[in-house]
Amino acid sequence: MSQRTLVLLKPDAVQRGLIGEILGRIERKAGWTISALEMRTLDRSLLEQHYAEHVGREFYEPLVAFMSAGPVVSMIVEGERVIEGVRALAGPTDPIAAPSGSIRGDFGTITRENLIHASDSEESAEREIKIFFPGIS
Ligand code: 3AN
Repeated sequence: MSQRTLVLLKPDAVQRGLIGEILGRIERKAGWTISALEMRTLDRSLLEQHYAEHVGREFYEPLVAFMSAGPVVSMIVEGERVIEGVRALAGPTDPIAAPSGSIRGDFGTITRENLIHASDSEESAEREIKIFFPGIS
């Protein structure tokens, strides 16, 4: 089943020089393609839309501060079961619990600074793609 998903390489990934490493893992999966790619610094209003489900949680304000602290790479990735697939490449939210071989397991230690975001369902993917790439339907 071909799908599309919204992937963000977070400010920690960019700042640590891990764009190529992470992008390469995604790009090397058979049949997946990167159909849109942009680097930019996110503002609060965009992050409020993106993280609407987390507004009010204790980690929300530090999350917004972290996510707006430097540029991120945003992209749309398309291909076979790509929603489940990128999340499998990323590993679970807590990098210490993430298995080695996963992006978070290999490079992360702190839950907030967990390198990558990937949409968690088809519904989230469509919602998030509209936020980050409003010109692409
Ligand atoms: P995931 O990115 O694994 O889908 P979400 O959507 O639950 O995780 O959380 C969004 C982001 O919020 C995470 N990527 C992480 O940066 C941050 N976050 C989530 N839970 C926590 C937490 N308990 N403490 C600090 N930051 C958190």
